Amino acid sequence: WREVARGWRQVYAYGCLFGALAEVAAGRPLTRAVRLCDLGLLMGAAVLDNVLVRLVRALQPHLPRAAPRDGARAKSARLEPPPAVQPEEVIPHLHCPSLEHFRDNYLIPQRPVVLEGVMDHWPCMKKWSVDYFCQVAGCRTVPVELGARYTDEEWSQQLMTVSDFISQYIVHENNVGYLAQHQLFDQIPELKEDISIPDYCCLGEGEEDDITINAWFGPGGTISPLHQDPQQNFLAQVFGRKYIRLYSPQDSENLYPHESQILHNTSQVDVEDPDLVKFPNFTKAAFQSCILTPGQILFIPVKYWHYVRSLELSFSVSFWWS
Ligand SMILES: O=C(O)CCC(=O)C(=O)O
Repeated sequence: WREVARGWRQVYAYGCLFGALAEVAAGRPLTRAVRLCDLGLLMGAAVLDNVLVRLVRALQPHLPRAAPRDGARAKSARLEPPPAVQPEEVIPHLHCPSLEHFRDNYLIPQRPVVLEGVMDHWPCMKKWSVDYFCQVAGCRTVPVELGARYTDEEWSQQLMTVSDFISQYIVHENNVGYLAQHQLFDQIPELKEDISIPDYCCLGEGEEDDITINAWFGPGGTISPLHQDPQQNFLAQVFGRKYIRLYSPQDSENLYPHESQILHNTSQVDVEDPDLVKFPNFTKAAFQSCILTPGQILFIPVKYWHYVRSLELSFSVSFWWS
């Protein structure tokens, strides 16, 4: 998909636009038009000043709103408790440090830190719940990762509506499904009003528009294998808790990155159950860890290796910035 020229993706977006307009003109259920708009948004490229976002916004008020789930709560399967976090490995926690303090003590030396008090006022902290997503985004099509971890052979991705994702993978937890690393806030700008870009991002060199904001929504038990990314990251926890381990990029050779080009940023080691015969130097790598709880933001410096396991139903928002 990344190799498809922008021109072809624009052609695809036009096709979705005309298809959606034809559905509306024919008086067919609006959910079909919304699905076509979403396919254009997910796989096409913006055309006519992002007309697909504007078309969905116009259709949305006329769609049937999903009924609240009537108190139905996600049932968590029995999950492994997190390992105890030893005092010497704890990531430091700070309450609303000044920009200068954060820059001099964490950004410049590239040290991880958990920031508290920074997102307390974001509307998502009070508004977001499974019911809320059903109502606001139930009929929207999103990509869902299926399988315990993206390094597994049987792992795949599927497009489905938020309602179907919630009923199959959150309420019933048939298998592991994870709405992961998706730019949901570009697709549904209404949700973006519930979050803020952390002020600390202004210490970077890029413009605000260059910040990539991803949603990570899933049941307990999702695992993001140990990997590194090419940008600084603020991982903000809205609800649920996540067990997180970090390793410095200086330890890369003890972490056995995959040799293939596509997985070269991912370690072959299963962090919580390492095969020390195959990966003996893994024990030489020092790590830091934390349990990220709602309202906390973890600063993950660029190229820092991170492993993430959700301990229960969880929603996180990541901000990748340079
Ligand atoms: O929360 C997760 O599962 C992974 C988050 C992550 O890898 C990231 O923000 O870069």
